[in-house]
Amino acid sequence: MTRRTVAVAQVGGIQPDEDRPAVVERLVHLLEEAAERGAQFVVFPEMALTTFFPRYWTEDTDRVDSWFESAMPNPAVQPLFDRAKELGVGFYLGYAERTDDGHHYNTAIVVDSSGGICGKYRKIHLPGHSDNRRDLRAQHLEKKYFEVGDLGFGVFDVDGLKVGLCLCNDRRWPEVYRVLALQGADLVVLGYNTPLDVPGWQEPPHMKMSTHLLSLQAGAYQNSLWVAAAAKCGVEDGSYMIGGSAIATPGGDILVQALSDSDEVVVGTIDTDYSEPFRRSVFDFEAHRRPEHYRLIIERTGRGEPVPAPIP
Ligand code: CDT
Repeated sequence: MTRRTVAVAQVGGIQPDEDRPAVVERLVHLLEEAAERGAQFVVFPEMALTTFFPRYWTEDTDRVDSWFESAMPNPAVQPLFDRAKELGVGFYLGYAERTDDGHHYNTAIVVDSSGGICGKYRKIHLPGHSDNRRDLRAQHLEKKYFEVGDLGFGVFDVDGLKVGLCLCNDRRWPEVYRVLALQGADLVVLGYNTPLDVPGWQEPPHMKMSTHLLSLQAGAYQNSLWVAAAAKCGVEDGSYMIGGSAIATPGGDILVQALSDSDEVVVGTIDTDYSEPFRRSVFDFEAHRRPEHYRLIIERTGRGEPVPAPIP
């Protein structure tokens, strides 16, 4: 049995003129509240150090550079690493990464309770577009600013717990959870920025929340694992993003959920034993999965014609 008290640290809007030290101070406050309430691991959002800049089109390279971290930790973020180590709390943090050789990724790391980075993920499902839709007030330019991640979907040992990493839009894709579950993940953690207005997305506004929760709950249930998801939310530079930070159980229930659209800590205790009955019955992978019949999943990307099936 592994029990962990986990916090999702929801972060309200970060305005474009808010500098790193101010943002990191907010994150440290959330971390301290989480630790005070017993959390041993804290999940922060995607791009937790900046405003959700893919809403802006710019060709100003200095402006773009200002959104990316070229080292992690770096002097601005060090106070978060220091405080977490003092408190003996691990964390997950999303940020925009620029590598030494000039690559740009939407990245998340996990840090264990001794303050060391013990896992890294670079976002694979990049939503949105790369062209300039100048008529829109808020664009979604993840495909312009980031490359597709090159690290795969990894599961890391974080203080004795197997933690799988992903980011935001990944949570909507069932393959992500399954690939993490097949590596024994007990907990999947993710941060997200989900704007209400997304270019090309047609669903009514209320479905932004229901599809978010549905994705967490389905991923958790179908893979017998816990899912903890932290939003950056509320209004950023006039653009609203949903809250709904939550922890989903291996039974597909919501254990805890944020109530506000601003800085808020929600805490829940996860227990790997709770996953076991699911793993030993309906989702006993070894006994019931039939990968030989799932070949299309890796052979095809888009929808195609039915594959001729025998009718004996
Ligand atoms: N950040 C991110 O991936 N957001 C998407 C919404 C926008 S898709 C154009 C999400 O899935 O929440």
